[in-house]
Amino acid sequence: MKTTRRRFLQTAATAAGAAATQELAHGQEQDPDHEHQAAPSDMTLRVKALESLLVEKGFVDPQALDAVVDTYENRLGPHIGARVIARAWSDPAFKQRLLADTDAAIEEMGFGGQQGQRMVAVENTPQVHNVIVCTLCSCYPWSVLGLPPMWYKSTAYRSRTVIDPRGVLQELGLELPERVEVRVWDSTADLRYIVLPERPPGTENLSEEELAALVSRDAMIGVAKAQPSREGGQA
Ligand SMILES: [Co+2]
Repeated sequence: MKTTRRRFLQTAATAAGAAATQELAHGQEQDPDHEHQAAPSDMTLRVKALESLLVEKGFVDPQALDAVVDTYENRLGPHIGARVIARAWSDPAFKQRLLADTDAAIEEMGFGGQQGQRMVAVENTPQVHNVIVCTLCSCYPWSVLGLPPMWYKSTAYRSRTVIDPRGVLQELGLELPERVEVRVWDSTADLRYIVLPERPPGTENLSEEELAALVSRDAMIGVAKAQPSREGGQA
């Protein structure tokens, strides 16, 4: 099971990597006729150029830019979503609020609210399993999960999850009984989903903090279940 999962992720990552390498190679092409393509094809260069220009003109404070990068890279991440899920498991009233008005409930915990998109929590039950995808690009509940993993952005995941969700989940190591209905939620620029996984059995005595440790990023995307113990969890 683990091997298949790794293979799917590797294929997705390799495809993305190959595309990036190709683009890089194209940008570094030595043919003088194509010299004009070298700089503009390099997104990093363009961003750096824009940043220097904006700083030079006094339009932006470089420290403010660093803060934005730090937020995306370090501060926002699945640990936030995991705390929201753990609260929902521990507090039935909060869970109802989370399902009824996800944004308000997340804000109540002091998270989210960075941008205009609406968040919707979808609940897994013994009868229904939810999985999220963005078929068009890579829309993702970044305010609670941080940056999306490479495979989430892969063409394979984006196209196949809607056509054969059960098959994709199986390849990712999640085997669901036939009687379980699989629901796929297609994220958009203004509507992001987060999966509220089932609380694992045998966790009745755990604190909210201990529960949060059982909630992986993948469980909140819906490609895995929350693990009954920390050791069994996926990073
Ligand atoms: Co998108």
